[in-house]
Amino acid sequence: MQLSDKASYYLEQEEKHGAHNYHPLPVVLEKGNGVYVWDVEGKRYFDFLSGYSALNQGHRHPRIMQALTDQAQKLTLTSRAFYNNKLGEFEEFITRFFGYDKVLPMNTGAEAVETALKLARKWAYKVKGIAENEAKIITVSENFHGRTITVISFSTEVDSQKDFGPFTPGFVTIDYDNIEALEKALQDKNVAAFLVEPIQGEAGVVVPREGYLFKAKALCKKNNVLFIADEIQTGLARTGKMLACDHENVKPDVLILGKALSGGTLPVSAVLASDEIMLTILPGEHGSTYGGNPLACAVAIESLKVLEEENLSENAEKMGNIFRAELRKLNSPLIKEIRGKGLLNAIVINHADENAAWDICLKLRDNGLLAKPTHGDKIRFAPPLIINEVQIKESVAIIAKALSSLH
Ligand code: IF1
Repeated sequence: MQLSDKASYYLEQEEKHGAHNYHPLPVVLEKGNGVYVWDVEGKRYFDFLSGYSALNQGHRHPRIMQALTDQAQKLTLTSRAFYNNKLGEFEEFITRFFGYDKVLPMNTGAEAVETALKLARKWAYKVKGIAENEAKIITVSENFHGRTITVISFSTEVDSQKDFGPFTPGFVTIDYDNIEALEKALQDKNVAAFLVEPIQGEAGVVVPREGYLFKAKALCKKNNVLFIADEIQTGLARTGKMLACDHENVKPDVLILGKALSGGTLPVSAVLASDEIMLTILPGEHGSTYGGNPLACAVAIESLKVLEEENLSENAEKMGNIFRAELRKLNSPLIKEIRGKGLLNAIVINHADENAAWDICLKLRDNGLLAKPTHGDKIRFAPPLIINEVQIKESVAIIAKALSSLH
């Protein structure tokens, strides 16, 4: 499909005035509502990316928008130099919601990951007794935890690291979904923590074997090492449970949340932990201008309530099973693998042409569904968790049409 002059105008405007740090699918969006988005020509699409799982509640959920606009009439930001009447309410709500003593509110996911790393190091020195500057944190291959210098310091993706050195030391990389490798790495008494995504999103929705998280948590406990779960993408009902760790009844020592914590309105992230861990950071030792702002707090409380009260975990589980089953029924020679949990899914494309996944996404766009390839030959499918069975089946029909038109 050739882009209209109107749409091309926006592409050229970004090309001229914006950094070229992305390669978006050529479509220009103007409106979103529920599972749908509309482009500048008024054409409607299913959104099967959901802002990389920031829109679990759907675009512009009425209750979340109401919370946003109500609070915007009163107070949006105080900074943490003063108290306000929303932060404590949010802190009490979210710590009870997930069962932790304390929460440290931040803004982006990467900031929350950085916060978790700083907490792990503080805990290592002040509680575990590791020698100053000797703390190590175990991370896994193909991880994605954000784009800051420290976080990319332990990336195994060349594109994430190239020409951004020198890197932050203190990280040990092991293979994902490899318990023996973790056991071996934990022999080092200077290990403070193990940071892991319960399912690897960016790597192309890589689901570890049953029991991996449970065994990993047990090994961490046995070795007095913190188990840190990055649930920024997998959390908040996306995989069919409130947290992906819930599939194995694993309670992380440190829980990292972001994205859908604000239902796709503004950046809100959070780190939850016990008093023993959280209180290692003293006043003035960490924070951010917008962290825990009243607007974010109001939106986050409502975003969590919507997940719970609309049973979005259950719906994600149910719709995810239907989605994968319907994809399997296609028996498409172009689909090498279908994988995922709940409504975090991906297909691996079976095609000699390395651009096949991209070309399929262009055809999906032409047929009214937006998705994006990840890591070359995988296409992630992650619609808002409010999607219903009719919409799932309509979406699979669009996917079938795109696959057959390529084939
Ligand atoms: C981009 C990826 C997904 C995340 C996990 C931390 C963060 C993310 C598990 C950082 C963010 C986003 C970032 C966005 C695209 C998207 C992404 F492709 F980059 F890897 F979802 F898979 N932990 N993921 O998934 O959170 O600082 O972005 O708020 O950078 O293009 P953030």
